[in-house]
Amino acid sequence: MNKALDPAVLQAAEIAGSSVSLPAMDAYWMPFTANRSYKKAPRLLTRAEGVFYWDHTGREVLDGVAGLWCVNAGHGRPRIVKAIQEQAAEMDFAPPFQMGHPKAFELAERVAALAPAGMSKVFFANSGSEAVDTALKMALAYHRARGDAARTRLIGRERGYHGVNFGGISVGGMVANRKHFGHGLAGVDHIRHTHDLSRNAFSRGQPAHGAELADDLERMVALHDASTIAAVIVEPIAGSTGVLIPPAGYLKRLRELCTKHGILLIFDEVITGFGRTGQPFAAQTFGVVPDMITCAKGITNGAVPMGAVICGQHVHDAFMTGPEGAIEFFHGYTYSGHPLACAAGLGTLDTYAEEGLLTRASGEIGEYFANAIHSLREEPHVIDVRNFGLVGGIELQPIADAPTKRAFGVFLDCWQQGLMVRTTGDIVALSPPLIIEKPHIDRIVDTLRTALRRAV
Ligand code: PXG
Repeated sequence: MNKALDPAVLQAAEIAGSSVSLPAMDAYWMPFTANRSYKKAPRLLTRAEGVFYWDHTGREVLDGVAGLWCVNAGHGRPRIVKAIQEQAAEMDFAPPFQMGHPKAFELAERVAALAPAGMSKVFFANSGSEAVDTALKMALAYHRARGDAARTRLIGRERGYHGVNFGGISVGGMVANRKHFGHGLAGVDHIRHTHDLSRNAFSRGQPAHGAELADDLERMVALHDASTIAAVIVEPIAGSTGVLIPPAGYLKRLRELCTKHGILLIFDEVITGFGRTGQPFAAQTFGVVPDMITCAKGITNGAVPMGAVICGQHVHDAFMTGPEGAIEFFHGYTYSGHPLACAAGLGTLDTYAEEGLLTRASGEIGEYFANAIHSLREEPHVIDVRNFGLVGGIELQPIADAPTKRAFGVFLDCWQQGLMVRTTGDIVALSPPLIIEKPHIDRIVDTLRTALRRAV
């Protein structure tokens, strides 16, 4: 690594220039973090507003990833802040089982109204991981309720990310997230991923090649028989594994095959939901209606944890056949539809609506973003640039025998320059808040250009 980017050197420089003392850092075991090296050179965020964070030294940092793909309306939005404050004062908690509170019903109506026609029921969870495991359980119980109880197999996709719970890692396709944790769910299989730089490098928007990869589902059917398969889950755009845009026609073909074989199709829209692709959901952007959508993150603008499963009326109705007094779905969380999350969700949807944010990515700003990031094409180490809506991926040639190091070096350099990006493998991911303006995009690209030119 470039000596100037050595974490210990950076920390020494930062602390020297700052009067802020660091908190004790021993007790906190940080998630998905290299704990030991982080604690030697911490990156602490202490304040946020609009498209900016400030760190503990008072330095401004442009947020190139909407926090972690979630703060779609930007930080510190007044309607959301006020909604949470008022709700906390009025009623902190209401039990969700055999009880309810008005804002849970209101938010469900509002979310369903944004979803594709016919996707009319909303089940609340507290994260994307919980939404995914809820959807998988719903799929199994749906078939059983219809007398088709042999449909127990779940099909994911290589390079999929569906959170970190056991269902999600089982259908997920990231080896590091799976290999440490035993066998996961039984009866899970995976179709091939769609990433193919040999045919699709430097595509703008949807890559031209690869619709036929959806036919991999036919291989699953030939192997396992359709009568044993409950559901297929895919991210319309895979985010965490490096911004993999679906080839033109791929999702439509997957939908056709699922319909043909009686298999439920689940779109995991934890990242693509709430405007990232230029429509409220990627299902609408790509013109493909799944049977269920999982979402989280942008539903509350990241301000209070929340996840949800949006289902087709037909999925819900299959459960509503027993005696009226019987519980239909034996599932739920203490904090399903938490009042603070619902209040944040309503404030968020108001903000999105007032500012036209859910379709902004499909307009001029999305075009500007595409042009800007594709201008990095000739920079050192860049082997692909890809984009859709306000999502971008810049793939770097890995350093031989040291995968991830080059991209992480770029991440650290950007951080030093006052830009927060996200890296996965040797891919730099961008997903700025949907309120981003052209000068911010210029700054993102200029910063990245500088970092790429001096990357090792
Ligand atoms: N599904 C998808 C498609 C996601 O992107 C989850 C489920 C899980 O959500 P929770 O709320 O349980 O974290 C996600 C989460 C990254 C990164 O590297 C992305 C996520 C989480 C952590 C890191 O970009 N997405």
